[in-house]
Amino acid sequence: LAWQPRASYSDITYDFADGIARIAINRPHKRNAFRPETVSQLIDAMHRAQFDREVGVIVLTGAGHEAFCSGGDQTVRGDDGGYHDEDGTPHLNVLDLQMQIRRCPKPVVAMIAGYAIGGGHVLHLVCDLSIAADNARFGQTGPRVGSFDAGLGAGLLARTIGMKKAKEIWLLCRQYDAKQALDMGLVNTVVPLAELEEETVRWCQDMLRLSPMALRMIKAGFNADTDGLAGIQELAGNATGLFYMSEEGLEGRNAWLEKRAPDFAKYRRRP
Ligand code: 2NE
Repeated sequence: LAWQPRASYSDITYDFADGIARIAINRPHKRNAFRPETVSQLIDAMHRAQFDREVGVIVLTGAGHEAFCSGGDQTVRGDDGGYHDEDGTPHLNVLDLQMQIRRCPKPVVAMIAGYAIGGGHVLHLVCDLSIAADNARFGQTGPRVGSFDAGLGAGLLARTIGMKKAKEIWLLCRQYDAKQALDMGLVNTVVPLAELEEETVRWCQDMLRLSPMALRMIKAGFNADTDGLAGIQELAGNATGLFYMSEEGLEGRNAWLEKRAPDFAKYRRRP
């Protein structure tokens, strides 16, 4: 595709082509580890892609072929419970990013070459689909480096690949190759590295031909139980949006604007 940059950041790139936004962590010298600034920029880019009417699908990836993402940048992890930004404020907000990916009404596809490790592994996990190159490697390192993601990193992993395997990944901190990941249902497909982007774009194009509203609703439906009331809220918000477009919903608004009693009698109660 003829990718065009649509925004400029220090830690990530943001490109667009043919209905697809491609967001890439651009810190290959650190295996695309994220620091607070990286996460802030990813949040901004996700917001941009969500609100860009030309974007139908979002691809999340890492620059280069060595890594998708190696998690939190350990060199800026302070002693005070956070990762330090350039001003010295401890925060990371990667959990906000995880939820943003889940709440995004557009499909988000992880395109993985090389390592998806630690918090980087959780990032691909929270994406809707994962397309892996044959050089991809997966794993959690938290218990080795004094960290853990006991939220989506644990629970969603268990829901994705099963409890025993999820516990194995966290409790042993081993690495798994692309074939193992495919076999355990951690990724959707594995392709030769040279074909990774072409294959990812093909999957995106398939989704771009489908109903955006149907994709939006089914994504919210898949996330609803895991996200609890907040997930139901997302699904319910989408339902409200659809109701607003119906004659019955518009009758309520119009009656209020016209200062008359609404006439809902003409709308059938469906069995
Ligand atoms: C990713 C991995 C397995 C790659 O190994 P390899 O051998 O290909 O590369 P190497 O030499 O380890 O790394 C290349 C450069 O990238 C830096 C390294 O320090 C090295 O820099 P130089 O020595 O050349 O200067 N680098 C790699 N990962 C980094 C990182 N996460 N932070 C800062 N610099 C990093 C191997 O590098 C590896 O195992 N990396 C560490 C993975 C890790 O433990 N990540 C943190 C997990 S905790 C987390 O992400 C997290 C969470 O659990 C909960 C909430 C939020 C975050």
